[in-house]
Order: sequence, then structure tokens, then C-alpha cells
Amino acid sequence: MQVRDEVERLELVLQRDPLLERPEVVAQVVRVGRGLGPGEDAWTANGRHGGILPVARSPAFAGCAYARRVTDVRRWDVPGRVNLIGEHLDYNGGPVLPLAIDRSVTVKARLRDDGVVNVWSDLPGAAKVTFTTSVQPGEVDGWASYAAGTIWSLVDAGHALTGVDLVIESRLPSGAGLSSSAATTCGIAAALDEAHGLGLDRTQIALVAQRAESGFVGAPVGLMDQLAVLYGAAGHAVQIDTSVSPHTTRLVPLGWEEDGLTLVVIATGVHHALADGEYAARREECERAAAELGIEWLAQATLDATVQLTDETLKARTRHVLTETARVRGAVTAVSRRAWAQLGTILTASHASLRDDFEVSCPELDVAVEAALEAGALGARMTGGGFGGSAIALVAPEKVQALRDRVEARYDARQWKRPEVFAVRAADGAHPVPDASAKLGQ
Ligand code: GAF
Repeated sequence: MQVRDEVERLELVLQRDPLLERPEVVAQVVRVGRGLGPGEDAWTANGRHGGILPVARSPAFAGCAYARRVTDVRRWDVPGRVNLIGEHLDYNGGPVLPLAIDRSVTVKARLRDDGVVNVWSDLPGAAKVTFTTSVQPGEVDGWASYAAGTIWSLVDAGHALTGVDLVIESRLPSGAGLSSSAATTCGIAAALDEAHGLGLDRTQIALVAQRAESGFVGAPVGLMDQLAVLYGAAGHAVQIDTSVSPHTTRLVPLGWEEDGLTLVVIATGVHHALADGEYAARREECERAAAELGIEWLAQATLDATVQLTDETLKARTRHVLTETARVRGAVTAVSRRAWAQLGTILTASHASLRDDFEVSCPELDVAVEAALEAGALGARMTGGGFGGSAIALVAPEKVQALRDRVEARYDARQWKRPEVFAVRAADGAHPVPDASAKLGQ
């Protein structure tokens, strides 16, 4: 649309934010006509301007209960994460190196006093879900189980909750393996910690969120994603040592952007139905291998472990855990020396190990990695749990379009749905957001 074009029709849509209880006006341009002449403006036929109507600022709202309620809303912004390297090590006592990214989930929470929990989500087709603070595993499923699980986990840990209205808004592609679930559970736990004054530190919030997933949703995840989205910092990865309890975190400065490189996510859009069961199966295999070797964590195994084990599957799983542990150490050194080509080689080797020894990749991830390398990426690998989700690639910004074209061409040839390709930056971890609309009516 040109600046001087005349807007011939606008559709105004009133959207009601369930929590802030204020209507928002969304204006959608339906038709654009000729350019405007000197002195003309774009008022519509009935004389009302097509911009944002000042509904929420109307004098009719001043001093009403609505104004008080808005100020009671806690809002937390929680990023997603990519794991740079150290895959399937967080439940094996190994080191991992994730980073929080500049795409996030926002959780808005306002306490209630009747024990009721209402949850809204902006996921397509998601209707409001209602339960109580006594909710138990099995009583809520689907997207709302992450909210219900967090409530259950907090209550189970001995915290008295009074009920809450929750709104979850996500700017992370859904099912992309970028930890929207950890962002949601950590955001809800952080908002309730703040609203009730529970006094939890970030590691305790991470543990509450992890238990929501393992004890309620039924995914026996490690603690990497929660710690990454809580402890992340702009320009840094979070090195996590999962061999100690509580796990320790250390920020690692990332300098690839200053050296003309960028990290790209290729979100395949694939989510295999078997994923959760396969994740649990890998975890169980690792525990079995550690037990056979007489060690607590598989990452403690020495190189001769693969000779001691007889089962070929357990050998392969152990080989991945051992080599991946070494790769994380190599990656940390490469990052500190700004040895980006070396880092790229290590990332690509990690993918091969996840594909061949740990068997958690899938054709869509393998093709994404191959295409990224063909387009000139220094390195590429699947990231996260696998069986779908996303791959990452370290590449020069001027090659990102070629990478996108290459991946799309390879996907088109197989008649797969095109993946989403976008650059990410290392971002700050979870933080409260002052609500600008809280000033309204004050
Ligand atoms: C998923 C899990 F949630 C993490 O805990 C981690 O195990 C990861 O898969 C694999 O590294 O994201």
C-alpha cells in the first residue's frame, strides 16, 4: 500500500483479552483504492477514522473495577532455546550447552480466590480450559496439561495456591522442538512465585517446571531446557553441568556474530507421534547401560565401556554419550578461541552421532542438515530431543537465503511441507514484563 493510497474499506475486529478484560481493536485493510489527491484524507464513508479506537481509554472505564484488575496482572516473558551441543546428555550426567533465543512465550497471570484455574492460549483452535488447584495427573491433557502440571507440581511441593487466570501467548513455532513447553511451565511457575511471594530461586522454578512435565504430562525430560530458558543471557550460551545436584550453570560468551556468522534454525514442522515413547526408551537404555557398567551416570563411562557391553544397541547409545561429552568440551574450547570452522565440524559430527548411534534423527532433519552444509554452513545438526523438531546451522548471513533455497528445493523434491528457516540470537532468560496497559484508568 502506498502512503498516498486511499483505504476504501476497513474491517474493525474487537478482540477481548480474557485476562486484561479490555477490548482490543484490530484494523484490517480490505481494499485500497486510488492515491489521494492534495488535501484529501482517508476517512471512511461513515466518517469514523480507521485507526485504533481509543476504547480502553474511554472515560467510561475510569475508576472501574477493570482498572484495578489490570494492575494485578503478572506478566512474564520466557524465551525458547536451541541446544548448541550436548544432546541427550542432561539425564546422563553430562555437560550441555544450550542458549535462550529471541523468540518467546508470554504468560499473564492474575490470582483468583476461589481455587479455580482458567487457562487461555493463542494456539489455533484452543478453547479456554478450566480446572482447580487440586488437579491431578490424568485429569487434563493436550496443550493445557502443561499449565495444569505446573499448578499440580507447585501444590505437590507444598505451596498453597488460591486459583489463577492464565493467558499463554507464544511467538515460538509450535512443535518446533524449541522448548515452548519449558517456556510455558517456567513462565507460569515464575508468575505464581511472584504473585504469591513464594521465594523460589530460578533453579527451584526449573525443578517445579521439570516435575510438571515428568509427573503430569508424562515426558521424563532432563533439566536442560528449563535451566536454559531461565538462566540464558543475551550473547551467551549456558553451560550446564548435570553431573552435580543441583546442576551448575555458567555463561559462555558467544562471539560468532562479531565474526560475521549467524545461527539459523530450520524448523521442519515434523512431530512424530512416537516421540515421547522413544525419548523415554532412550533414557531407559542409557540407565540400563550405566547399571551394567556399574556407574551412576552413563557420561562417567570410560572408552572401554563399549567393549564391556555386549548388547549392540546399548553400545551405540553409550558411544554417543561418550563422544558427545567430548564434543561439548571441544565446542566450549572452539567457542572460547573463536575457532568457528572447528565448531562447525564438531556440530556436524554431533548430528552424525545422533543419527547413527543414538537414532533420534529423522529424514527431514537429515536432509535439512545436508542441505545447510551444501549451502555453505560451517556446521549443522539437529537440536533438542529429535524425531522431528528443528536443526541448527552456523552460517554467514549472506548465505542464509541460499541455505533457505537449498533446503526448500530438497524438501520440494520429496513433496514435504516447506520448513521455516530463520536466524536466532542468544537472548536473555525469563523476565517479568511491566504491563504498559496497567497505567490505564489509574
Ligand atoms: C528434550 C528434553 F526436554 C531435554 O531435557 C533434553 O534431554 C533434550 O530433549 C535432549 O538433549 O528437549
